[in-house]
Amino acid sequence: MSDIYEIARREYCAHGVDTEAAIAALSEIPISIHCWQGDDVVGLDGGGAASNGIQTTGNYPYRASGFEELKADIEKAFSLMPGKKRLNLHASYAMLGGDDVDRDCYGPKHFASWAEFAKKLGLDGIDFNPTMFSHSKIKDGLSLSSPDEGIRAFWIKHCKACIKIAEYFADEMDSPCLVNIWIPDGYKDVPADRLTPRLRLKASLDEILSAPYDKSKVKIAVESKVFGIGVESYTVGSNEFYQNYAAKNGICCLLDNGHYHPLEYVSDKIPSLLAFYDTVALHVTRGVRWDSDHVVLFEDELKEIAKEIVRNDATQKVKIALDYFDASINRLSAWVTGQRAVQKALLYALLIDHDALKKLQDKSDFTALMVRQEEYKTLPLGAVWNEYLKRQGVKRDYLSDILDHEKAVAKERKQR
Ligand code: RNT
Ligand code: ZN
Repeated sequence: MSDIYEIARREYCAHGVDTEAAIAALSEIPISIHCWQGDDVVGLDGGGAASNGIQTTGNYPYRASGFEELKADIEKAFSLMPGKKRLNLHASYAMLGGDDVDRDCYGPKHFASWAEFAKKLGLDGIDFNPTMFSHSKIKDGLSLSSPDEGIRAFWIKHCKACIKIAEYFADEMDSPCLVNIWIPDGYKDVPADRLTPRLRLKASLDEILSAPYDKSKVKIAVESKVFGIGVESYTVGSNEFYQNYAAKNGICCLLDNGHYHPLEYVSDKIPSLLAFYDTVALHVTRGVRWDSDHVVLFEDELKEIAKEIVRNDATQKVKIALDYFDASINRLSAWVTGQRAVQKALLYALLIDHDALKKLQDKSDFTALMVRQEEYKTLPLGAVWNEYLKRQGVKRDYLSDILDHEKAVAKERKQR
């Protein structure tokens, strides 16, 4: 134990906080790490560059291409991340192994090598996502809400197949698998009909959920979005639509903090949903002016999100996942920087005496509440963070390892 940690421990103690308990709690909070930061959401099933509602910007070299390169990058990046990690996969990362099947016919065998890899890394579990973008069956920008019955049927079948794959992952990893449904559906300009596409989406979701699945193994979430590039005027899967759908159908909502108007805060939405749901799924991203999917940094709203998770005793109820993709910097660094930022924010939140602050609020002592909350901002978080990293067996400096890895792979990976 370093002297500096010992001083920090005493200082937090004077503020009613046990740093040892905070460190122990932090190591138990799983974060689901998105595989798609590694390859700019290209996937392994031949879809090519991300399209139909997803786009990445930047052309930093050495992007992972193919299963082996992606695995090598994941393994290196994960080794530099402290804490409990899950792997978040998209269906487009299927290993088809020569099978001539489309996404509606994917099965567990196409993901067996991922399960094997996750087990080898000792991960906490795998989460899964149907991939309803980067595919020719996204017709006129629509999937589950398409007026074309064949298109809808294809994507319904895809989602059902994904639930089966999720059950397989849950069994393999002995941990429930979160399946998150996000679709790009929407219109660029003022639509003539806002209701019917939503009724079609509702019917598609009903159909997907009609197939029996083990609810103890698979948790299904729906992710809303306020707008996207090319669908500025209307998105079918709006916040109100999904919140009502989830509430009525016993599934859960996924909140992506890039998917709301810039002055709406996911930190405020989390406790609203916790009042009604056992599970709240989260995509942590950083929107710069819009849903830009920048790398997550240790910023105020992230701290506020972490505080809501910690002080409401929801570290296991809120399923924390990362969702950003930056192609303009080293992708491993993007991964690790974002994951560490979330961990740091959780530690910050764990190092607050929330009960004392809640009491001040209930006594309407807003003067003391303000003063106390300000005090926490300059307590020696860094010293506790470094101690946590040490105990987790990861170095504070991750950049040099990443640059070594970059040098090692640069020879085989041409500029992409
Ligand atoms: C898109 C959504 C969605 C995707 C991933 C790749 O706006 O945030 O979650 O980013 O599924
Ligand atoms: Zn998202």
